[in-house]
Amino acid sequence: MKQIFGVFILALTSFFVSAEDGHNLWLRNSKSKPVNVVCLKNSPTLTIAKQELQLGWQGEASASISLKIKQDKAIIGNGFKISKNEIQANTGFGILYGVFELLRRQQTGEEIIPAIVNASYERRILNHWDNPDGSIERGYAGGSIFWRKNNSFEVTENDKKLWQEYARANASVGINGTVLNNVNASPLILSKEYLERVKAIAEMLRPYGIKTYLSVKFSSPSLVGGLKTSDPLNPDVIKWWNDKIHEIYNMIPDFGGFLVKASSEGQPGPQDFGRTHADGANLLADALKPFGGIVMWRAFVYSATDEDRAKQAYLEFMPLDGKFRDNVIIQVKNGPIDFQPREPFSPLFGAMKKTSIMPELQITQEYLGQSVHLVFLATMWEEFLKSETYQEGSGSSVARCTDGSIFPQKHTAIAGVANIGLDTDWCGHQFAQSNWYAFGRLAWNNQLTSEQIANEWLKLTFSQSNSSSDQSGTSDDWNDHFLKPVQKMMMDSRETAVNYMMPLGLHHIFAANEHYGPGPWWAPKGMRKDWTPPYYHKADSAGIGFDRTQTGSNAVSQYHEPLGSQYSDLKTCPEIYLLWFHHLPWDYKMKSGKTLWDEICYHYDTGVQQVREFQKVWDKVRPYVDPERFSQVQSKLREQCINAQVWKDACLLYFQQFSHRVIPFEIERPVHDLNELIKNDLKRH
Ligand code: GCW
Repeated sequence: MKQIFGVFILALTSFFVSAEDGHNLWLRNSKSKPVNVVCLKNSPTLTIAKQELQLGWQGEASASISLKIKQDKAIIGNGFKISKNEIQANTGFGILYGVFELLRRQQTGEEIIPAIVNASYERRILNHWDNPDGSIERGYAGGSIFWRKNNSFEVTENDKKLWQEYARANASVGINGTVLNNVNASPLILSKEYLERVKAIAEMLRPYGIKTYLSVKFSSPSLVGGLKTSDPLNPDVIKWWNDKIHEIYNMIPDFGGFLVKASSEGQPGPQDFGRTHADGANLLADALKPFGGIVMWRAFVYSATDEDRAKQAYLEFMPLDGKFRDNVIIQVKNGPIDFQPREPFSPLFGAMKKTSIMPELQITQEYLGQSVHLVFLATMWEEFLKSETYQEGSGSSVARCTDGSIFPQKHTAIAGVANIGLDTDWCGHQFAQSNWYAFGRLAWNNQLTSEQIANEWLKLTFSQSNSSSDQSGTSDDWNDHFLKPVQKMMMDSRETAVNYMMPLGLHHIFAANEHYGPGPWWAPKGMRKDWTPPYYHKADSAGIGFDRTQTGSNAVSQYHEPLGSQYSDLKTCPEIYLLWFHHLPWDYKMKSGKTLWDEICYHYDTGVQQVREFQKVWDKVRPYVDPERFSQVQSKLREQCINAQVWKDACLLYFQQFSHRVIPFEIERPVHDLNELIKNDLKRH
């Protein structure tokens, strides 16, 4: 009887949880109360601010709220001053951000204490790796929302609607810039037809405070301009860029500037002409300067030399410190290799003291299970932003080294490689939306904790009081049975992925170019060594790991003391980075007392067990989630679990060939055959 009753309750609750497809993201405010908005000025942005208040107000019914544009020196740029019944800002965009902050606080039940709220970074930018043919490099959520196949340039009503929804979502978390095309840039983007479309996009984004930027190919002057060279010091080349930039600003007066991947992974660059990165960046910076534009010049460079790849960006860029114009920002990936599940921070942060530096994070989960695995990235970004660089004594976190608190940067910025596509839920996985949200929130406030972000996002995205159903979603019941367990799952999810993919500092052991499944063996003949996993794990009969100490590549020397010594010394090197910095024998004694081999085995196994737990957590919250989103996540977790098992089996069976040790008997045995795994790379379904 009890059971039947239980089923009945379950059915009843699910009935009240109305269907949702995730398209509304964290902006599902359909249960608002009336509000009286007082605003003396008018502009498209202020109109949006008023509408948002009317759509989402959950404060006192029929209360009055005033939106006031008034200059205040304590409010920086588009920051704002907030209280329960008033938002004050220097600009309309500041008002809009204040409105979104107020609504979020109402909807999440967070207190509204009068305060001035300024952003950590002046520019908070999404990088879309979208190609002109509508495909997306490392995109896992459908085609591009900006570009279409077959060069179809017609701007449809649907396009406009989508761009507006995109702009609104970004503005709601404070994102104020977007690079519309891939850093592996097609020169086509600078042609008239594409620029016309950029203009149309910019018009939709503008009222939401979002500037458009473009990635450009360094050889554009010769590729589309018909010049014989793209040498940055050649007068015709300089003129070509000046003219092109003039043309762009004629069409898009608030254009943000360029993002450039040059002399990197086969992309053309100033080095093709015997010039430096500074020569290349400054050429564009000078041309953009009169219009207020900036250049984001990427430091993602490495060549097939014998130098450790992790050292190369530092070696190439440090000698150029101080040589860049003040409207150039060097865009540096968080880690020295490439968006791995875990890396120490890039040693360039805080080291280039006379040059503006901006972090580049990857929101799209290229190396973290793509749109299948549930991985909340904010914990990784928090770890990164809080990393101590010691560059100006203790307290020199990466966050402070990049947001202008320590170095007087003319511009400050942070970028995230977007995970957005045409899929109805935008990101291909309901929980991948949390990473878009988290990027925006951290870009606005780089001191936020990932826990707070997860908490906010879950309340906004899943709470029933924010949907059209009648259930009160922030009840104790909801908090205990949905919020707490799911938040914990999110908080654990990145470490879980590290456990089943590459624990203890292992990195880049993916199969093939897909970067999805395991491939510690992957090293096709003729392939560049630094594109193959054995280069990174260096497993042999003596042990495993990359020696980056003085006896090895000495990459540790690029870190400011005492960090260099800490990483070098086995007694002080954090175990999370152990095999990043050291090559160690299989029997090396870990802090736990286990041998290194056993510890590796336990990490992989723990990762698998953790995903199994996630499945249980999710299955239990079924009554609190609408059926559509529930089953998407449920089936993705099943695939993640199968994948985690493959990762564990592949890595343990492969490394066992070198360790010649048994997998501890408490651990479940592998269920796959290594040869089969090697024959068939893991595919994403
Ligand atoms: O992470 C790697 C990716 C490439 C990407 C490159 C980069 C856009 O595998 O797809 O190219 O980095 O960041 O430039």
